Amino acid sequence: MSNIREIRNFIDGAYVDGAAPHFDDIDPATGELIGRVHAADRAQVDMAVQAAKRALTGPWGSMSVEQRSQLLVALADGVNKRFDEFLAAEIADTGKPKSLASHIDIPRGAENFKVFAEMLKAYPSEAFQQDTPDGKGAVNYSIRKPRGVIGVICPWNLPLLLMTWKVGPALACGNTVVVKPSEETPATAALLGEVMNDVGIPKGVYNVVHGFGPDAAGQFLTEHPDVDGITFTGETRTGEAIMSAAAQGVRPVSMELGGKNAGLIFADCDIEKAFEGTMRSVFANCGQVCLSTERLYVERSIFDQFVEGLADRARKLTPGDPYGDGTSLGPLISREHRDKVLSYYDKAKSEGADIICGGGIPEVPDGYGDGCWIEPTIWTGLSENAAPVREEIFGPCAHITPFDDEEEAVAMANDTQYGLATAIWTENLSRAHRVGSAVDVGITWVNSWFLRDLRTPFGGSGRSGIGREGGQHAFEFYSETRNICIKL
Ligand code: NAD
Ligand code: 6OD
Repeated sequence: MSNIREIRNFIDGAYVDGAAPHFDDIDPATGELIGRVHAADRAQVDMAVQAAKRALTGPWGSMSVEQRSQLLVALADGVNKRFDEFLAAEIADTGKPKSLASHIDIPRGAENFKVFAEMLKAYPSEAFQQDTPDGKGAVNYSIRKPRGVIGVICPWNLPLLLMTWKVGPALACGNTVVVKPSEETPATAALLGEVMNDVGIPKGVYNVVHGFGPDAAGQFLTEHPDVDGITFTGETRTGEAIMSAAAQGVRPVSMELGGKNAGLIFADCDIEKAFEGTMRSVFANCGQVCLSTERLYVERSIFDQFVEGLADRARKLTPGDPYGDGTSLGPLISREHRDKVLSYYDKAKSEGADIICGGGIPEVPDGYGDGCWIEPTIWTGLSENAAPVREEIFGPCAHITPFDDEEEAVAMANDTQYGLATAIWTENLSRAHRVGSAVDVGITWVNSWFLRDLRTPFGGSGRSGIGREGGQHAFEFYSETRNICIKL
């Protein structure tokens, strides 16, 4: 029992035992119990919100932009100083390969503080000189105020990265936060509390409450009347529930939701680059990335070559020890999620898909048999109306359909209620721009995937979300612009 971690709530600068029943933290790579999570009850969520509310008017509220910016840089440095601890905590919660977590999750988790610290100092305000009938005129200028207490509800797929992606700009704008990490991945949000204290973030500015969503910490937080804004990343259906909660009190929401993203591979692409990028876009993080491509459309003249080439590469993905040099595929997050993904593998089979590779549970090294492993899977031959082609699966799988011309490719890519991301593979710049403008998504990558300049707008169209975060777009959500009009 000595290796079992106790993961506590972080409220008003201190770690607090949970008043609701504890729940288990499981390592999805091994299926082993690794932690006991202290869940917050409604009263503790209220304590966290009240601490955040008090902190708005304490030393945090009177800090200069320069001081806040320095603290955010210190936070990034603080995460980087404890890189290995964050890495170990994230790997234990998710089972993802070290090669991925050490290049993406933890560095980006830290960078999210730094980029908004820098942008904060350069953020302009607007001013207008106005004519008035008396000829003396008026001056209008805008000022920005923090929104207040922000509820931050997070998913499990990139836990630290997606949490600091919101906490970074929220703190930069002078808000305070109450974070509800996913029940699957509570560890790094809790660990970040230590860094907050170490670098001198005033108590109450950053709070963490653990627990589930409905009738638990998530819902208690989003329903709390003193939460002034809610930022959410997760499933579209959960987003709907959170929007209903936010309607009480007319609180603003930022919604980063699901996707069923398309990859369009044209015959004029650099095929090696297309293979490399598509392998990442389908299989990175075991397909558990909102931006993953689960629908591939390939120009007919290279269809067979592409399907076989991708399948050859997918068969070589190696599950196992997250710290192993040869490991290139992690597990799914939980047994429950694996059952969901396997149900789509079954549906694809029963609907008559050609299973080019995968379709089941792989052999794994000794010691990992109870983990949530699943085979990378590629299908062809399904109708565009089949459930595995229409619904978000969130697993290491994709269906590949041929197309004959650009118009048909765009029409198939757009035939979805989601609108998060597209990846286009072509060496023709005019086509890249034409197709990039025609697909109804928040982000289009041309000859790349998951490349992010954090100053750019990020978000989805349709059922993939509401609003944009990133750069100044995040500042627009996390602050309120007010106008002052001075009659001269
Ligand atoms: P989820 O919606 O199941 O859970 C996300 C969070 O919401 C968890 O912390 C959960 O406890 C909480 N929650 C659930 N019900 C709630 C309720 N009624 N009230 C308040 N909180 C509630 O999502 P997930 O399974 O953790 O993540 C996977 C999903 O997230 C996928 O659909 C994926 O596409 C999406 N996602 C989107 C983005 C994006 O940027 N658009 C990024 C990552 C993940
Ligand atoms: O890179 C990002 O900033 C971001 N928000 C990525 C989202 C990934 C979804 O799983």
